[in-house]
Amino acid sequence: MENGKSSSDKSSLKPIRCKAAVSRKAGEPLVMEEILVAPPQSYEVRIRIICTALCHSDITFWKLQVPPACFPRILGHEAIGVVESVGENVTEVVEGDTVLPTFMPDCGDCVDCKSPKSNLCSSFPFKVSPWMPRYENSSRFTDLNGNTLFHFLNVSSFSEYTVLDVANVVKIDSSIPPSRACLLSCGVSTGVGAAWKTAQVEQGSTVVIFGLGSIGLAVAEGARLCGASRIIGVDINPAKFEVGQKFGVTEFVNSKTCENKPVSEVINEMTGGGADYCFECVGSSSLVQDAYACCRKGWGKTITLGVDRPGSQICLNSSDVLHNGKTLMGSLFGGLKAKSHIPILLKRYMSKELELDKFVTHEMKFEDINDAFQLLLDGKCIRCVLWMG
Ligand code: CXF
Ligand code: ZN
Repeated sequence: MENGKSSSDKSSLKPIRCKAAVSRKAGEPLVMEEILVAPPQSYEVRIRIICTALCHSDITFWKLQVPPACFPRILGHEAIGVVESVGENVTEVVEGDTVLPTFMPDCGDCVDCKSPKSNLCSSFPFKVSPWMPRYENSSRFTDLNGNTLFHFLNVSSFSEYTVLDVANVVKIDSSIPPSRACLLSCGVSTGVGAAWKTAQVEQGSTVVIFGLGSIGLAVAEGARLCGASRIIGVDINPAKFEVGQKFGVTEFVNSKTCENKPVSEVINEMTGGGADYCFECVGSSSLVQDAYACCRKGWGKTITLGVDRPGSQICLNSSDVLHNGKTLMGSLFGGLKAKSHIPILLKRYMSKELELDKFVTHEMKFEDINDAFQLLLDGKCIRCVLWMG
């Protein structure tokens, strides 16, 4: 690997040649290749990835054959790194800083970033784009034949080096173990944030989580931290209950064996009229309907986190909506503002309240990324952390 930087003069920054796992075709093994990573442009940062974890969205976009899928692409969006160089106009971080990349931008300047009520930046509206966010049709990656490689979720961490907009990096304390801190770059933040910020779960409340995959388990961890007294996990796999218990799940409903009753009826009976908060963590519109049907009239909130097929619709009965006064909310990145809320979660990890260790079921070398994909596909891991170098 060549370091492309010769001085602090930004114009002298050079492309870096390094290894990346390139997704060349939907569903096919990633190809470990040498690529070129261009220098950061104005308001951009080039970072060296320390470690990256696999999130289910990487699998979703690796398998997907229709837009917004595109190939060849460098996937990966849950990671931690060190700033290698910065472009013009970057004042927030300097070379050597430890940073978490985040797929959700936080420009700090637009009306939404300035409001405590939203995390949806309007300077860089969230989309699953193949390009850098600030410049049209612009990639920082090329393969050794000179062909463009596409970006993913503003991060593309399955590469030894990547380039991010400064709106997508959060400076963090370098003493935090990287294999734990990186989880806050996507999955754990998404689940914990959904309970803490989107739903604002209160002490003593009853929470239902549809789907006990890694995001559902992170919601359970968030609900536990918020003091929920009942955390009901719903899944079709009974083995998930034992796992769920480690994350604070107190009761389990197997939606496959509900004595011929709809799962919402079972939950309504268990909770005496519906839960305070229901979280849909699978990405199925029919499960969103189930979740909505078993949150309590008046104050019940249903929060959707799961990623459904592109274009899928949620169908709700309009008089149910009118008569029951329930809330249905979407939650991207758990409603968190990356730059202000991630440092709070990291502090809670350091003070042993937020338990991150139990999410890391596997650690491997970056080179073994295809084995890690297989583990996730087989449902054998919660988080697999891949170490570079
Ligand atoms: C997802 C949420 C929906 C769009 C892609 C990213 N979050 C994290 O993996
Ligand atoms: Zn993710």
